[in-house]
Amino acid sequence: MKPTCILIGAPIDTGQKRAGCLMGPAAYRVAGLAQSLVELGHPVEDWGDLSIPVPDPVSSPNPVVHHLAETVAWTRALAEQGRHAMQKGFPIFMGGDHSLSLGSVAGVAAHAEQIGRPLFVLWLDAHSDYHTPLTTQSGNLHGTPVAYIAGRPGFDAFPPFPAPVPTRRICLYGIRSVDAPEHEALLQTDMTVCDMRVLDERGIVAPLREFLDKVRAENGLLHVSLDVDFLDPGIAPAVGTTVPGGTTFREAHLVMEHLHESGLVTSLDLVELNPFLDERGKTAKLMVELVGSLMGRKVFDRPTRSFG
Ligand code: B3U
Ligand code: MN
Ligand code: MN
Repeated sequence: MKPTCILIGAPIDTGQKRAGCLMGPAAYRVAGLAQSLVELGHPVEDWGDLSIPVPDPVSSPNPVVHHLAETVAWTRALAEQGRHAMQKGFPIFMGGDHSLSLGSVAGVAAHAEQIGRPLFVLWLDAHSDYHTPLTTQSGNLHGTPVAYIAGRPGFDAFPPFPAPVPTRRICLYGIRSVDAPEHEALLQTDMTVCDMRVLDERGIVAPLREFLDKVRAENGLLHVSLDVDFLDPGIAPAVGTTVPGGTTFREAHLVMEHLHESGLVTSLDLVELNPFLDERGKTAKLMVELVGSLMGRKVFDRPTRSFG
């Protein structure tokens, strides 16, 4: 029985300064996300869009941080909904900017702890998102979720992260824009960092296989966080933070196909889509296609496929 896909809309665009990501959930629905999953044989439940109460103002010791109170409120709402969704099926969090993952992964981590399985996180992104609210220079909290997930200090305004994920269980994949303080902090960890240099030299599949083998060996749950800027801006223009040299159409599908074949993925974020910057829905449609590959669509089905 295929897992039930649970769509959770999170119309957030306060994690950065460009308006528009809040239209993301609507764009995924218009691009036919639910229908494409149904065609692949998945039961689908659309739980609609989340909203947050008007938050009380909070101040940050770092004056550049903006929308802290809203982000904390989103984090609480998403963590609760995410935990609930993990008990029922396979949550797909439709963003919204990447600050969404502060909450989605918190919910997933709470569930993993409850059932006693280790959580692994695959971060498909141009950026490392390893700032804390104290180190960020832009003040954009979409640049912080990996640090929160890993249990870095500096998130005092947020609910404590349930069961922080040891860095050896986190893999950054496709990164090509890392700020100096993030770089320095990452070097102190054993996180698996597959930057574009690694992927260019070794290919898009080999390092992914290694990480998936680790997840399998420990019977882990795997959360995948897909930032639109993982993709090359030529194929995915609808993002506020374009970074040249992203993954190609074929590489991105290949990653998704391998993730599907691994059978390990248990939750997914779709983040940073800004439909206001899209070209006739091109990026939204591509993201929906990639989810299709992750959830089982094949170019040409064979009973077995082994390339050794
Ligand atoms: N590291 C920079 C840039 C950035 C992070 N995530 C995105 N951009 N999308 C920052 O603002 O923290
Ligand atoms: Mn990101
Ligand atoms: Mn990014």
